[in-house]
Amino acid sequence: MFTIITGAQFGDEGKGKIVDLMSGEYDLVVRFQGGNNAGHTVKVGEDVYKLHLIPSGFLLDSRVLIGPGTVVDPGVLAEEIDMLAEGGIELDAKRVGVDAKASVIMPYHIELDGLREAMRTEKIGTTKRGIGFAYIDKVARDEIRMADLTNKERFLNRLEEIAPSKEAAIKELGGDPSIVRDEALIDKYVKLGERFASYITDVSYEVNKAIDEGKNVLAEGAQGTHLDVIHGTQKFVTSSCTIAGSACANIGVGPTRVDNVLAIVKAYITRVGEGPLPTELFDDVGKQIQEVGGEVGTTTGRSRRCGWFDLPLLKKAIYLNGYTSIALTKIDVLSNLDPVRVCVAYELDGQIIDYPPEDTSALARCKPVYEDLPGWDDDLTGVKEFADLPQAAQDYITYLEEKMGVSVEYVSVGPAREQTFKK
Ligand code: 2SA
Ligand code: GDP
Ligand code: MG
Repeated sequence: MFTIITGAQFGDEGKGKIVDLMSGEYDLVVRFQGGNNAGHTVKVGEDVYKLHLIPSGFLLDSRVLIGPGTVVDPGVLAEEIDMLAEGGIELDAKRVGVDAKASVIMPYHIELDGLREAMRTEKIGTTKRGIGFAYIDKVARDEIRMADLTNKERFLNRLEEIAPSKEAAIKELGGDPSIVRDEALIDKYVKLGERFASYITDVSYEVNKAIDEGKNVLAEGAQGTHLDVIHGTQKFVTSSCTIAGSACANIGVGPTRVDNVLAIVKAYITRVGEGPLPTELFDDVGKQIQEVGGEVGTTTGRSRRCGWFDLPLLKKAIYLNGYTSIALTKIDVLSNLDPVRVCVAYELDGQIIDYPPEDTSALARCKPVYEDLPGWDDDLTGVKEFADLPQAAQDYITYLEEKMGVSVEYVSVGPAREQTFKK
């Protein structure tokens, strides 16, 4: 079985939690895009893991893979493995594989990301992890691949070839180019290369072979649908394809092998960084959702912007991903709000539309048209099954399900594994 999970909004829908929960049934869990801009939270008992690169299936028995379409900061990978080892979770090369073709995030990518963002008059609000500049190099064929990094001679030769253009780029943005040939940094990368040599693998081969053998594979998306570099709200997007089809292209597995595409959908909407968010709340309700939902960036610590559920954006996410079912998360956060509002359409330049305009600047002009539903005061965090939810919460979920036209398979009422039930 091959299942793809993606975030249906702007990321942080709770993918990490659902991937952890489901990983018990999966032999392989694979990250297919992005890098350590992601922040995926897994909570088990009192332990909270906030990981950026290691796929969220690390706690159970799955083998976790970092695919060829990702960008890998090897220092962050080492830190995560060391941090988990301190807690008794040993992620050796039997448990983790990194594709030979994954691109390495170099210090100059991080430098360029920061310099470019500082120069922008209209900021994107990147995580400054060097993601965009590592992808630029992949497309320009100027990347250093994981297979290069793990071979000292190849790595140093490749760096020598690339260094002049990187130094020029940093100089042009007013930065200090010495970071490109900094000996201590190069030495650190050489050592990281040695450390990860045994982790190098062919992810496409592993995934296809596992499917052939009747094993189960879970592809874990990072960020969210509307941050997709092609289909998202450009320019306020990340630099990778975040939608479900990207799992096939980036892992190297044919679309005919996909069995399920699960959407992770938050019961409201959040966005971190800049860009349009039509239902954004600037009042006390927004503040309440932000505080109760703990809506703070897992990687950067920035406050996430919060808004009511946005059906037009969700409809677009359904088209872009072809979801077969939905996990609806964070419904508990909406307690003590009355009414609970759902954006069913937009008003754009005097017209009512129920699907987002393709142009980002038009989306930024959209005003939400709401339907109001009754709220509930009950604490939902201890609820164990759908029938035990207060009627208004049941009605809210059923209402969304009908409007989305895709069935809600899981409902999540808190960060822990056991705070999840099948609808
Ligand atoms: P980048 O760094 O080039 O990928 O930034 C481009 C845009 O993509 C957004 N982005 C994210 N949005 C939501 N969650 C992400 N992960 C972290 C989290 C974010 C954080 O889990 O909270 O801690 O701030 C993520 N990663 C990238 C980013 O905000 C830019 O709008
Ligand atoms: P991801 O990027 O999609 O994996 O999401 P993040 O981990 O960045 O952010 C989701 C946050 O919400 C994390 O702190 C989770 O522990 C938490 N979370 C997940 N599901 C629920 C839920 O149903 N209710 C509440 N209250 N918190 C949740
Ligand atoms: Mg996140």
